[in-house]
Amino acid sequence: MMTDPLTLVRELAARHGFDVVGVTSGAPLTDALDALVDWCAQGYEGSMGYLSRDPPQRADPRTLQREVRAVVTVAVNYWQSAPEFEAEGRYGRVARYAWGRDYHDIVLPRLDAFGRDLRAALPGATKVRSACDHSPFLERAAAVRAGLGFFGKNTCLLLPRRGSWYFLGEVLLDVELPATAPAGADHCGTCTDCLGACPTDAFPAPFVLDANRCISYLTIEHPGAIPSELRSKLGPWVFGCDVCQDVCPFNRFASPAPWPEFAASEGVGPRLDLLDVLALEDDEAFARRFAGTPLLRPRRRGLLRNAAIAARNIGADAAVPLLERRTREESEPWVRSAALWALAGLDSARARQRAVALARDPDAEVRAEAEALL
Ligand code: B12
Ligand code: SF4
Ligand code: SF4
Repeated sequence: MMTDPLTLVRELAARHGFDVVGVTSGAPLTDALDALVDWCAQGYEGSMGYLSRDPPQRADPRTLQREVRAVVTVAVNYWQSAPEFEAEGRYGRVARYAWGRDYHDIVLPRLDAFGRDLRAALPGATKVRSACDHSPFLERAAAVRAGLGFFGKNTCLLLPRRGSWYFLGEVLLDVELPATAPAGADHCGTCTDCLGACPTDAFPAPFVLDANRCISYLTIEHPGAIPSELRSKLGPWVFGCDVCQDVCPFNRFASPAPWPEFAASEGVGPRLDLLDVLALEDDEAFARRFAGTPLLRPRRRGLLRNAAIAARNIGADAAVPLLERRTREESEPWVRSAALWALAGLDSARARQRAVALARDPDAEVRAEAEALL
């Protein structure tokens, strides 16, 4: 007797290490499209202009592959325990998703292999395409429609009895498959813990995130100065932020990630030595230090900016000489201004000395930063 297609999908998924899997049709994600259009109309995407370029395309799996009849979605656990974060006067905090190896490098090849096996096993399947994060596609909405979970008020996809420490990925196929049932709508009930806990008040409403205020966006995606009124609110976070997931009661169910590549020992781990980061002299040294990890994303200039801000926030007095050097030697204005801001909080006399020179900086924002100190 032939195995039914969903059992086959589940078996193959498990063979490739994907123990959470669902299926939805290749139809456009119409509800999510409305939410995306509203979101962009408010300017909540910040400088991630690619999100607002063509919303109907992001909601349509056919953007990724011309013929799509089924979208197989998977969720990959990346949680692991860690000692309570301690800054100890020199460490910044890293979001959990980035502790080990870069998930794009790990999940995509496995999805490709899973896709090839699906194509071989499903009669009529000829085209297959896998995606994880970078593709123009609303991955959370696809996962919701495939029944993997539901949107939390923090906008993360929450898996019932598992939580939200999961990456998402998809395999698109040109054969029809029976869809798995949606998990239903709002499961947060009256809880609002994430909304109140966000250090920067990045949620204008439940289920809506203003990326302009989100620490994850500011420290990873934003290529520019971090607005001065938000800098101290970043606290110790030097790369990403987990606060709205750490407080979520569904994450009590978290269990250790089975994939060894996400272990903290495989990458930078939960905290970064800020002095080490501030001492990285050039792009080559930066690329060597963070090869294979998600921390390459903001480039050296972004990570140095973040490290300077975190250094002031945690009171890293030992960073003063390095910060002073960064105000002097950096070519990127927003690294100079972040370093000056940090210096001002750690050693006001030295900051004023540097401000005298930086009041003549070629960049208007750096000049303004310096003049405010004089
Ligand atoms: C841009 C982006 C960001 C931006 C914007 C995040 C955001 N909330 O939109 C920034 C840089 C801030 C970010 C941060 C993070 N991200 Co990100 N990000 C993306 C990316 C590339 C696109 C997301 C997007 O389209 N946003 C636009 C909004 C409108 O879409 P949406 O989040 O899907 O929101 C939907 C809901 O709001 C829903 N909706 C609206 N109203 C309502 C009301 C109800 C009742 C319901 C049910 C639904 C609903 O409809 C919207 C449209 O689908 C995706 C990958 C991808 N291609 O999808 C990863 C992705 C969402 N990110 C991911 C991760 C891991 C993170 C971080 C946890 C990383 C970190 N620790 O720093 C944080 C989480 C912050 C947070 N609370 O969301 C994972 C999320 C996994 C999960 N379990 O949810 C994804 C899926 C990447 C992946 N492949 O694993 N991210
Ligand atoms: S990731 Fe951090 S800053 Fe962003 S919404 Fe969640 S708690 Fe707020
Ligand atoms: S903290 Fe509460 S409101 Fe926020 S996502 Fe979790 S259950 Fe929903």
